[in-house]
Amino acid sequence: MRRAVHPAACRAACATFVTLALAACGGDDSPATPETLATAQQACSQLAGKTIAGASVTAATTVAATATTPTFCKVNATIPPQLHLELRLPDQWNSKLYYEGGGGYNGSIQPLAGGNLAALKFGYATVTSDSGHTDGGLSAAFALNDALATNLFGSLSVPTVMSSTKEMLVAAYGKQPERSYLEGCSEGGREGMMAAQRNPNLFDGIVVRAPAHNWVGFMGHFNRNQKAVASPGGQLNDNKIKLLSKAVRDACDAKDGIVDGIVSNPQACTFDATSLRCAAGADAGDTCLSDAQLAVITSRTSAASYVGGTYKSAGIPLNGTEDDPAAGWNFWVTGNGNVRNSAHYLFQDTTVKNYLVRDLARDSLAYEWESNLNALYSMAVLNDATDPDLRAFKNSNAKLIFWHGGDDPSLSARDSLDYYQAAVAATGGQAAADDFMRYYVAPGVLHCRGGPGADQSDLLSALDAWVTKGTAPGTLTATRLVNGAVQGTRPLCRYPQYPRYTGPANDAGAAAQAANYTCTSP
Ligand SMILES: [Ca+2]
Repeated sequence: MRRAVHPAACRAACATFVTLALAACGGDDSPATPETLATAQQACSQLAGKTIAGASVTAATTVAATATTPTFCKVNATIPPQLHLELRLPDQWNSKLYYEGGGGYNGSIQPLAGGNLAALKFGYATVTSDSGHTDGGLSAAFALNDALATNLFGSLSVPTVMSSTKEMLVAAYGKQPERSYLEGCSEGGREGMMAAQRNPNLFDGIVVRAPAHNWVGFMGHFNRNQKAVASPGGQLNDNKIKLLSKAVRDACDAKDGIVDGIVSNPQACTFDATSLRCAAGADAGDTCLSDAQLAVITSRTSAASYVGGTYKSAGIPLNGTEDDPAAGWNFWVTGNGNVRNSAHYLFQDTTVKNYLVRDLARDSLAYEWESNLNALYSMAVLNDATDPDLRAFKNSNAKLIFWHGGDDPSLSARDSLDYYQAAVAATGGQAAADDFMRYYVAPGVLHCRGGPGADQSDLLSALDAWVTKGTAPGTLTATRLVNGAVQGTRPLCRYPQYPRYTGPANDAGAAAQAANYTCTSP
């Protein structure tokens, strides 16, 4: 068992001499040199087999560098009974911690990729968890009868993992992180918002991408939309989805100065889907949409509101990328012709069965969303991160960057905008909000990534510059990668601006360069 050393005393000692501090903190072998922090291998040796701040280290392995990944110490630990985390410790720690949020209903450790890999390469220690249960990300089975897992998923896993992680860093490197950031998309974005609202001192900065913060409203909207798809004649086949997407692009693509398959100025897009209505409303083939199919579009694009507006979903606009083969409507909405294979069906289905009716035999498409208000209240208390009052977060000098793909077919960018605007109002107005919060939309980008738009932006570095140097982010840069190769760049504009093409006409090379776009107000 480790000697008990008061963490504050430990930190004070560590501030002076890393080597001495490692001994004082209970590390009893492999001290680092006085001038430098521990290597990955040394960090591993400090953690192997130990239990630190409630986290039992089950494995600590030095992973050699590859062509795409740096050398790091991979630490797996369990906070009993069932919260699993993975800490990745670089060879040359930059003294900062990066927490990567989860996805869907969590249930697994995020792989070394994307944002957390980029952070590790920058020298961050990174951490990710399964949030307290083991399962696929489309399953809420944990919520049926595991109250601990349900609370961990809802709001407690992030602060719990952070408590242990900070002390593990003390054991590994001799000090706590100087800065801690969280970045996450979708469910991970919700985790970031939850932390900003309920644990405003936990992070120095948070990057929230395409967040699932209004769990009750969003799931209710999915339920309504998928009922419309399941209604007689409601399905849309590939040709009809292509018909719809092309009509949106024909109407709206050029309104940003360039026909490039991206509707970058959606506020100028006034496309009306009823222009595609089949004569008399009955299905007359692939060149038109029936009334039942138009009802799917109306359900998705219009707002949903439950319990007198307590729970909301803003409506998911048409963008001209509904026909994206990988992550468009076939994935989220139609399920390639079987609504019960669609991602939105699966999310609301596992939610209804495990949270709301607690009956795995119920047909979620026969469930009336407001039939059990207590069930909605309970789920909202657990999972909703909709409180717009971020004054405590602001007053802790923390910074928040919101980002949303403009063409997200799963969670609407309008919902992020609604929250952002509510937070501006609740936190002292625009000037006060500008001191700590930004909102960006990436046109042509689907849910978290993908689509024809530029979906890669290094928001972590923008956040870090804001936190450590006071450099507030303005226009940023977005990159489009195809198979790892840069295909083009765009400015990432602060809302409400959008990137308007101002370069030469009919010049593909110019169109791929951010310098040929100007962030413009609609
Ligand atoms: Ca365009």
